[in-house]
Amino acid sequence: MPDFPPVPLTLEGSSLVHQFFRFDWKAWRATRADECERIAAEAIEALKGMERKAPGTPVRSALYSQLGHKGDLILVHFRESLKDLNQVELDLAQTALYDYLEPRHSYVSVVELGLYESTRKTYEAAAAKGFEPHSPEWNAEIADSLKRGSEAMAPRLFPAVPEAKYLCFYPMDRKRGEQVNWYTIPFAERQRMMHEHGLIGRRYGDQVKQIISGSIGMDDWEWGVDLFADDPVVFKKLIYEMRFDEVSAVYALFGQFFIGVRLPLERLGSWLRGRL
Ligand code: 76R
Repeated sequence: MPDFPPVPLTLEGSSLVHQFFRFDWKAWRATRADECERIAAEAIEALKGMERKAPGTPVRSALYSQLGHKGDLILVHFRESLKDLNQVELDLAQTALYDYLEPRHSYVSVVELGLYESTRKTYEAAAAKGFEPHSPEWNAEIADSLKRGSEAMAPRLFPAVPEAKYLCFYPMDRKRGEQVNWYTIPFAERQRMMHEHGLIGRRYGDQVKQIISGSIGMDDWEWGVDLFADDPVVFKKLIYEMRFDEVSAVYALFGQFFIGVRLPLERLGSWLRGRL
């Protein structure tokens, strides 16, 4: 095996921001009923504009009613760029409802498909042609391979927000500790572990939709994990089973978990009156 860079090739897609808000129920209850109605109608209108680019196109922003004390509402936005996401944040801030929303947390990342399986083949093909790693010919060969990969994977790189009833989101790292360090493990070993990870995941494929986003250089953890399912117990079962898998058991560190129930926009008025 010729030497090749230790970093797996990745494909990047949509830019994501997750927003977590506490809702100021006290201020809301102190607001006149007609004013509440006006504010709700304006917010629904604004959120509808964010939800889809045009009627009939895929959902790119979704609202969730959050469980637990960490917040009350979650907004997930999928866009083409960080600039577009920033514009969404600014648009939301212009609504009167925003005065009742207190940002509690957020997470910025980019949809990422890790190519552990094909990286080796791509590098080997470049080496077989006699290209030196990082030479212009090598770079062109890799760029070409990534371009073909992106085209083939477009639906997974630029997904719609899945229509499931529940969302589970959490950030995670691969360990860089004194005892074990993912980033010093040889590529082939990591590839083997990621393969086993994928095998477990695939068994849950019909019950849960997973979107992995990379956030190195963008937010405080290395990846964001979004899981979408109609039965929230599936989150527990999948994540529990993965805990016993080498790559999670030995190398995974997790941040806070966030869980919400999908709130269709036409139900927001009802939610603001205290009914899901
Ligand atoms: O994307 C793919 O389907 C290819 C295989 C695959 C990759 C590359 C895959 C499959 N994952 C990949 C990458 Mn995953 N995943 C997690 C978690 O709770 C835990 O222990 C970990 C959190 C879950 C629940 C999960 C589910 N995955 C990654 C990465 C990037 C790491 C890297 O590149 O080093 C992370 C951090 C991560 C974490 N994964 C799957 C799933 C599921 C359900 C699948 C199968 C999807 C399917 O085939 O439908």
